[in-house]
Amino acid sequence: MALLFSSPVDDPKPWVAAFARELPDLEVRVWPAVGDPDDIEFALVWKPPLGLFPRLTLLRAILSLGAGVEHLLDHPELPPGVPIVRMVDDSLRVGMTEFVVMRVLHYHRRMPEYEAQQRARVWRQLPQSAPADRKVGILGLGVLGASAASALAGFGFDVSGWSRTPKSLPGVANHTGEDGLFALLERSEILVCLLPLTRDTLGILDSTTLNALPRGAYLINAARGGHVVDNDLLSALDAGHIAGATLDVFDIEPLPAQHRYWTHPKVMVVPHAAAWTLADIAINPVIDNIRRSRSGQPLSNLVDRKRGY
Ligand code: NDP
Ligand code: OXD
Repeated sequence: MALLFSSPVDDPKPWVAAFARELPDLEVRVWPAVGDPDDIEFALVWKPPLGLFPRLTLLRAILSLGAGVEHLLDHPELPPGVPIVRMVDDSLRVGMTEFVVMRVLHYHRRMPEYEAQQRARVWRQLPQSAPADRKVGILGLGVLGASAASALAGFGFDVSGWSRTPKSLPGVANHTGEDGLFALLERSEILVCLLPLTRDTLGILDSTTLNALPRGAYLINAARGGHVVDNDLLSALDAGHIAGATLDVFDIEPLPAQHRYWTHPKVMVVPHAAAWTLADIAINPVIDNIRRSRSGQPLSNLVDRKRGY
């Protein structure tokens, strides 16, 4: 029996080596070398191409190489009824936490203003607040949002998070529902988006929500480009309502060369690199689920197709 690996961005070599080391009885094939499609029990994929799923009629599970699964749920050939597992692993969790902490500290410690001063050769010390006086809001308190929120709370920031269901995280205030969203926005001097992209969260960062933030707030979007209405963010930046944005994800990736984000002085563009799925670490939850599937145990980190994440 075999696993089929397919990704336009992930190098298959470390995965093939990790499977050979950890689960030598599993044959790993790399798309498009499918061989006999009836051998394929598992598909480990990121943005699978058209033509892949229809050939795999005996799949036991689809394993996502990423935490976000809209690349599967929006796939026109997604087979119904096959369980989908999203990526939950320490490489993504730690990488995302580092990224969020790095950018929150950058804004909290007024680095954009010091960079502007340096360009003008200005030597001026700006007043600095303590982390306890800096209000940070996190949209999404799942695996990644909760980890980032807890790390920021550990620095002493005043952290609030928004989730669909109530959460109890030490040092992190929790909001739910639409009222809760606006309560969080109104206080967030730095807003971090770590939501999944679903029909409920598509375009959530539009002129209404961005204008609910305090004037001079910063935005860090490391979730999906579809969460942001680009023209609304650009207007809020140009009007000075939003002081700056770190954008790791975009509606169209790679970000088209003519897009205004590339040259906007208040925007930092990162090429979808906030967190990486590292094969040597992520192999553990993948193998655990393969073993579970083979022994008839329930899989972990299953996607709820109706909920969309
Ligand atoms: P999880 O599924 O663990 O967490 C999602 C969180 O969002 C949960 O807290 C969930 O609430 C909340 N949520 C979902 N829908 C709503 C809603 N309608 N209203 C309020 N809260 C909502 O996901 P992860 O933390 O693992 O990942 C989050 C996203 O990060 C991924 O979907 C992906 O898009 C992005 N990502 C980006 C990467 C990058 O490199 N830029 C890397 C990895 C992921 P509840 O807990 O109540 O269900
Ligand atoms: C993911 C991603 O969803 O890399 O894991 O964006």
